[in-house]
Amino acid sequence: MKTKDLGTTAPNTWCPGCGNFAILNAIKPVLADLDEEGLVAIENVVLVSGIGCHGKIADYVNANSFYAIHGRTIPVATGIKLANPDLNVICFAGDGDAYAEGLDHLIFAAKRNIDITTIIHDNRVYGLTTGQYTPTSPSGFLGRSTPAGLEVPPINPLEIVFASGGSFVARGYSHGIELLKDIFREAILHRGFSFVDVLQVCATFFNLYDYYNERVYTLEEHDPRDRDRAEEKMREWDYNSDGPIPLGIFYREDASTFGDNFMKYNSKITDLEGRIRGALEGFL
Ligand SMILES: Cc1ncc(C[n+]2csc(CCOP(=O)(O)OP(=O)(O)O)c2C)c(N)n1
Ligand SMILES: [Mg+2]
Repeated sequence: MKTKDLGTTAPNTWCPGCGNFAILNAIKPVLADLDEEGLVAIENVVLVSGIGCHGKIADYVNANSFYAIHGRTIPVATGIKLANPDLNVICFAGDGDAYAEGLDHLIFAAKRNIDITTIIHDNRVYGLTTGQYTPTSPSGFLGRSTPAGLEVPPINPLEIVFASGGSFVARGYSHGIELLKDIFREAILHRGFSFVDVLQVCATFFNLYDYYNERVYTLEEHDPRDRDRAEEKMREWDYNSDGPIPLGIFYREDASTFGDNFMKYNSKITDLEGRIRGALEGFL
């Protein structure tokens, strides 16, 4: 499998300069390599996307995919994974999709450590609906629904996922494709809930290229197993302050997944049923 085999003939309708191209151009070689290396067969990959500009990525990658509805990428991906644990399920969600309408699903997927990968195209704006604020838009954001400037501060999605129990927490940037590739590869190979917030610039409604270019740096000599240090690094930038903005894998932990726990629970229930049946038979 070569990267070019993962292209499709669907016309691409993203705006020139859109950060979604970087996500697309990072995920395709990663999937091709994982397939070539025998680590994840492409026929076992399922991409689940939300509704928004980001959602169109499903049209542009020649792999199994499912267009979910707005805010519901994660429950759809969870269902696919639980129904067929052999599949490798990757969600592509928007910041509106995953942090507004679908936030509860994100929290519970992290809490349960569902073995899926979630990549957020965090352009900090509702792109498809032409420029309204989202939960990660900064204070003062001037958009279609906030012409006088947004009065509420943003959330820090990394802290939310970390506090909820996410076992892989990372941040990438759409102007750094090599780092994105490294993070995506690790996220897909990670067993458990992998979360990647990608600062994906919306060139049309919220162009932050200059802002990010002046502030981003890649985490180095960072041990992602160190919880305290991971948290400290996640707090270094709150999506509102002036940076610096760390990128990379903040936190990674090996923990039992929802699938593992479900199997354990199932065998306990079977055992319990057997004992109840045995006891009842003694009475009859
Ligand atoms: C249930 C539901 N609510 C709202 C909408 C309208 N809607 C379509 S896309 C969108 C926002 C998309 O923003 P985001 O998830 O950030 O994706 P982006 O376009 O920025 O990639 C909204 C609110 C919808 N289609 N379905
Ligand atoms: Mg968005």
